[in-house]
Amino acid sequence: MNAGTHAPRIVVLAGGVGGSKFVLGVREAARRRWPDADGGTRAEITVIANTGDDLWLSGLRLQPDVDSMIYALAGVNDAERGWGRAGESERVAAELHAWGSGWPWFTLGDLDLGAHVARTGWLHDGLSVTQVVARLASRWPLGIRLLPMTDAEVDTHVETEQGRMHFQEWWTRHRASLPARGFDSPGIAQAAPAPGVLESLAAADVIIFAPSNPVVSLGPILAVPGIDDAVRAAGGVVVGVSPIIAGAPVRGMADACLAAVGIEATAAAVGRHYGARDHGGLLDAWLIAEEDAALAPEIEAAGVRAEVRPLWMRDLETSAALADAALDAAS
Ligand code: FO1
Repeated sequence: MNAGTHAPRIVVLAGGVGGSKFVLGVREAARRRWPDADGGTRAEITVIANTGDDLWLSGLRLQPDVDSMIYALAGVNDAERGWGRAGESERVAAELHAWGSGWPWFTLGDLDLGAHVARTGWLHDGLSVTQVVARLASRWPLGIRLLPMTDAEVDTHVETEQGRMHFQEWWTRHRASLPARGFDSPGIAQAAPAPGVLESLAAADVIIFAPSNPVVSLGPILAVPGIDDAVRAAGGVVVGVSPIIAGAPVRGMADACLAAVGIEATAAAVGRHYGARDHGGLLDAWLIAEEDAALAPEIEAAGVRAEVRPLWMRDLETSAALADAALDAAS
C-alpha cells in the first residue's frame, strides 16, 4: 500500500461488537490520514460482514452483526449492553414474551425491532440481502460501504451434548458454556459471495481481518466459497489483528469456540490457523498484543510477520491507534 500518493481501498472482514469497534477506528484513522473536504475520508472502506449469526425469530429476520456495525457507525448503538439501540424500551418484547413468541432469553428492543420489521418486509418484497443491507446502511452517513458476506441464508448451528441448536441459543441462552463439538452453517458450501465481495478484495490495497471471533465471525466469511481464495490471490497486503490477548479473548467467548474446533486460545495459534500467504494461508502480517510479544518468534516461524502493538480498544482513540497500526503494517 502506497499511503503517500493515493487514498487506498481498504477492505475489513468483520463480525459483531469487536468488529464494529475496530471499524470505527479504521474510519477515524482514514479520516486523519486521507481527509476529504467534508470531514470524511478519501479512502474507500468496504466492510464485509458476517451473516452466520443471522436468525429468524417471531417471523422476523435478524442480522446481529450487520446491525451492530450500522448502529455503531451511526453512533446509535447501546455500547454498554453490547447490542441493539441506545435508549430503547422493551414494550414490544414484553408483549412477544406474553404471547409466548420468540425466545424468553433473547430480547428485541423496540427501536431495533424497527430494523427487523423493515428488513423482513424488504426480503418479502424480493430484495436480496445485499440490497436490504444497502437500504439499512443508507439511513445514516456511515462513511463505509457495508456488504454482507453472501446473499444466501447460512445460519450457524452448534452441536452440543444437549443436541443441536442455533448459534444464538448456544451463545445467549447458554453463554457458550455447553461444551460444543463443532459448528456448521448449512448451505455455506453452496453459497456464493455477495455481489461486490470478490471485486472489493481483488481491488483492495489492504485487507484487514478485524479482531473478531475466528470461528463464528470470520470463520463463516472465509467459508463462503471463493472468499478465502480471493484473499490468497489479492494484490493488496493482508493484515490480521489478534482477537486473543494473553490467552483470553478481547471480548466475547471466542475461547469456547476455539476449544470446540481444537485451536488453542493464543495469539500464535490463531495466527497459525489463518496461516501465511507465502505458504498457502491468508496473512502477510499479524498484530499481537504487547502481552504476547514472546509469541512473535513462533508466529514468524510460521511465515507470518508478527507486529507487537497495543491491542486493547477502550475508546475511539485506542481503536483508531490500532487501525493505524494495521494500516502501517500494510505499508
Ligand atoms: N445478546 C444477548 O446476550 N442477549 C440478548 O437478548 C440479545 C438480543 C439481541 C437482539 C438483537 C441483536 O441483533 C442481537 C442481540 N444480542 C443479544 C447479541 C447477539 O446475540 C450476539 O452477541 C452476537 O450475535 C454475537 O456477535
